[in-house]
Amino acid sequence: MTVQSHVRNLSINGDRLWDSLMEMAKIGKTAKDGVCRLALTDLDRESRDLFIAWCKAEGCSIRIDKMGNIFARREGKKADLPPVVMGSHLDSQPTGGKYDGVYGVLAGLEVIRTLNEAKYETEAPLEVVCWTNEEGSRFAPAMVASGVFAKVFDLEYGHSRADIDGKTMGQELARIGYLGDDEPTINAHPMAAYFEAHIEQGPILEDEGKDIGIVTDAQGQRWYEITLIGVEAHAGPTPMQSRKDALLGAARIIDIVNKIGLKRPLACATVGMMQIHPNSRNVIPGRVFFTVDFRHPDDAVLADMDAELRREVERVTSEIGLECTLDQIFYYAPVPFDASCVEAVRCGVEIGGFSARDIVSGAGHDACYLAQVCPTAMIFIPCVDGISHNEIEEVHKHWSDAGGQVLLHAVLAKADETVLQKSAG
Ligand code: HGY
Ligand code: MN
Ligand code: MN
Repeated sequence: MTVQSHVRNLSINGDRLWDSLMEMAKIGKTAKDGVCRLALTDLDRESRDLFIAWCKAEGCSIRIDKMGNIFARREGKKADLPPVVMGSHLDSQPTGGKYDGVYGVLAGLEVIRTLNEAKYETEAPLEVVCWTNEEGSRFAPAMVASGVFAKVFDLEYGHSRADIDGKTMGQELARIGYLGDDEPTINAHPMAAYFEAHIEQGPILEDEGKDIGIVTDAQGQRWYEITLIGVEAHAGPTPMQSRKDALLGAARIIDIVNKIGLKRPLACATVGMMQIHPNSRNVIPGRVFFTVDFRHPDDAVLADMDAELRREVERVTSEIGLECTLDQIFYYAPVPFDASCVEAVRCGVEIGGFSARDIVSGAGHDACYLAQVCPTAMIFIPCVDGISHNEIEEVHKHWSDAGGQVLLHAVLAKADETVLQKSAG
């Protein structure tokens, strides 16, 4: 793929991108130098306000939809063309890092800043999007707002997601002033393509000494909520044989979940959240709530993991004499990304001369839903020791520079197809 020299020579300002990352990281900064910016909290609002201020300073127009998704738009020569969109999320895990999600949003802003500086006008408009509640930590499941946008969930479902205190996303969007007017669907907001730059959140790229991951696919996920009901009783006089101990059931199932993952190559299986009632040291737990997170790149294996979990939960709960509810609250099949967008990412890698390898995303991303409704691809950069969803999450600046550069040229390859056609002529 050949590209005209004036395009080839465009270069992002890596220092400016890094400074913006460090500035944004001050919002919700934790004692261990990570971030805690849960979706739709005041800190999330603060990060959104800062992102919008930066976009307005670049002359972007701002639109906010009914799920609080923020779209910052840079006009192109042909306003009637659907935009090429970049983005990710600003909300974090409770003990999150400075780069998860934020990197994709601010790398997109850096592309806008670079094109403004170069006075380069693209054929198609460009947009940078910040999706609401990608993490699914405060409000389950993950990627709710991009899910509504991709019509996987309806608006009522999205607004009714409630946190542990019963506050809903609809209420919290209104409270922080981000309950927008626009319809939050692809129909109301067509896109030519979507690119998401993100940290890998795993060890592969760093271990192999690669600067860039060309993300060809993302593995599928299934999330469950399980509640076990036993009988609360006194820890002293209650004989072991007569107990209906909900926490014993949970303990056995946690071990089974781990084994379901271990025995299948490439599978991931995690119990990440648990609530014990009454959670008193001398009362046999009567009720336990916990979550299960399954992932695999092959949908058939994911289905097999599901079947084994249901069988085993049935066996354990009948052995102990527990009642049980098991709800699958989230599922999407493994995602193949769009070949032409992946090719555009390869174009960016080739122009920049970066070391790269194809990779399948282990994590879920808003791109996984966008891929269902528009041509989509992702760009990974490494993170130190592959650690993420942890306050020590770290990135080397040259990785950040590389990812921004690849995003710039991938987006231009889609927003300015004429550039490629002319040069190819
Ligand atoms: O769970 C995930 O993969 C993403 O961080 N929401
Ligand atoms: Mn993320
Ligand atoms: Mn995350």
